[in-house]
Amino acid sequence: MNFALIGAAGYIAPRHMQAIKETGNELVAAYDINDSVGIIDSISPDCAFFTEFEYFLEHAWRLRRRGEGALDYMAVCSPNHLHSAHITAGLQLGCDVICEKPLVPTPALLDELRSVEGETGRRVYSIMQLRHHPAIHELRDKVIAEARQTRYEVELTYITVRGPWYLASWKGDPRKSFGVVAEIGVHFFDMLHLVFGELQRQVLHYSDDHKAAGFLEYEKARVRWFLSIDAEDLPESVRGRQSTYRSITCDGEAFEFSNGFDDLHSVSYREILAGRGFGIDTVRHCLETVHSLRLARPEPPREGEAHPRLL
Ligand code: AKG
Repeated sequence: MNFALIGAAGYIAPRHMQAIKETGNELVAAYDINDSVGIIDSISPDCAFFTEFEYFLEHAWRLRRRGEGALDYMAVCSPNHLHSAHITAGLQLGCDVICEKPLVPTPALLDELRSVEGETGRRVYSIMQLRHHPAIHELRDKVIAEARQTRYEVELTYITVRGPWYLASWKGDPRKSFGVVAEIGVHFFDMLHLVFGELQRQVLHYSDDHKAAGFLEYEKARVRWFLSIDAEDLPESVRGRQSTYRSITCDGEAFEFSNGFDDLHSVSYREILAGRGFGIDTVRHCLETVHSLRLARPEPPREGEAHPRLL
């Protein structure tokens, strides 16, 4: 099938290119305002490329009018604030759309996308690659098998180091990325809901450009969470050796998922193409969590609800 990619010069674009190739598809058109996209040659040397959205769109409509070579899928990895506009353009072009997380920043925009899906008969799928991580499957299976009546006590530490470029890029501008909780935290809010059921209470304890922390109460778990992109927050045991530390302890039992994250885009693509993608209804809950945390003011933690990093 024919794929187009919006945001082709971005941080995560090479994973999409790889996933398109590994699933046996072809990247035929790409767009980015930045022209540092030489990597396309190693994936798809004949791919059309545009630095102006209008020309990209004109090209895509032309392909569609011709019939032959029309786009089947639009992959979107533009800055977060542009996702809804780019998804809508893809759906209106008659494509199914694969978009980076967070799909959109508000539940109202999700409702709009649902309408556009209805109008066009096409679907949008979100990349939520943590859902495909084996450690998360193991944890979910344990919780299902134990079928406990009491809640688990969970501590989630999610450190994924990004250098100074992060804050200098659109990711550091909350009007464009919606902040680190939306950009990175969305992964574990989604995963926690998947494993522990409905979210019943949430409190924000701390938030700045590099980190955030809080408490979440799910049907089956009480979760103290800490998120950071600051290398200083890596535990001594891994500092200098690895740049990620993603760990969840569930009643003291540790599940580590620091590694194994890099190849999950291809898995995500395979699942979407096999009809098992995560659409609007699947990601609504974590986007609601992120949205209300963005509106929340940090509060002092109650007894037993603070992540140890905050104490
Ligand atoms: C991002 O940087 O956009 C990610 O989704 C990465 C999340 C992670 O490293 O855990």
